[in-house]
Amino acid sequence: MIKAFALMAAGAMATMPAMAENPIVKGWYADPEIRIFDGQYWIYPTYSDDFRTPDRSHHFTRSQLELRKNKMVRPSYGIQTFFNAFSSPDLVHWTKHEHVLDVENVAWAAYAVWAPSAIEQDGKYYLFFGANDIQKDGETGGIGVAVADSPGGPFRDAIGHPLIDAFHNGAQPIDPFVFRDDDGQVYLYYGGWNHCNVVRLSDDLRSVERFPDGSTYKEITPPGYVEGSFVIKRKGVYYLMWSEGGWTGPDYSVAYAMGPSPTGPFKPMGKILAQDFRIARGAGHHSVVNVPGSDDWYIVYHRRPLGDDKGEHRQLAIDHMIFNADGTIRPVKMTNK
Ligand code: FUB
Repeated sequence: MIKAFALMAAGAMATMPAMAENPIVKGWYADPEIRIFDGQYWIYPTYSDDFRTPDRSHHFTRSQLELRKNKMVRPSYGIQTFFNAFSSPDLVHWTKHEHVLDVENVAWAAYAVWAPSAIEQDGKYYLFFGANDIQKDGETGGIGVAVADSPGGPFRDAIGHPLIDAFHNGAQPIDPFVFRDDDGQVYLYYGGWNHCNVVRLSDDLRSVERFPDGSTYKEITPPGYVEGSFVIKRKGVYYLMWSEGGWTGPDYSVAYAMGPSPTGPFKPMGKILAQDFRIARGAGHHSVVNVPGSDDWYIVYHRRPLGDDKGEHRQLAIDHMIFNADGTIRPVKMTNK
């Protein structure tokens, strides 16, 4: 049975009845971040095809081939060298925008561009992303920032070096998420390897500033946190959400906490999205969107099709996310259609 989403296009006056199917776009993608820019929904995901897919060799640059030959990186990282994006007026019909960011436009990045996060500021569009793999000693990498004149790019490196290029509080500098509070202050949440940090960004979004208490990297890691932090504010409450469990395993899932400020303290509230093995597995690294002018919320996430064990094979899905009257969130019902 097809599940109908009756959604209002952002900025439009009429309600648009429509059908949605999961996966929502063709191809292998992960870590989707959904945003609303210029009256359109936009999704920025990680490109997540499997490196064993035939005819991929022509995508490798010489430096990437050298990296692979020297076994410095996971083979799949060699094809994760760009981001495609998707735009939609209604959360149902999606248009693909190819290579909105490419490592060609980020001098310090060679491979493994991950988990982008987008925001508009003063008429420009900024894309934060992880690149390279700084688990290796001495390797340049971390969270970068690129800028463009439109949400569809092309995004180009904004500062010439990673914004965050080292571990702080144990947090691997990946999985950025940018959040603007009601007072205009922009915060960057990030962190892999079971640690979550939040930093304050400068007005031009190109540097990290200190908090009023003098600290820079505030650790806000909730219990069970693995990666993929995401924040919304609804009715004065801040919701910190994240992925937990192993990213390929049966326990991958999304949980949340509630708090009174962008830095917490956050009270863990339980899972939002867990596995439904009748539908898919590996569901996690999500984002959330509020349909403008309503209290309708949708969760966008990646998951793995049943019966496909290729490591990077992940697909994008969208499902309804419903708040209870007390502000808590009901467990999401994962659907195919
Ligand atoms: O897509 C690469 C990694 O997989 C992300 O950094 C994690 O959050 C996980 O989704």
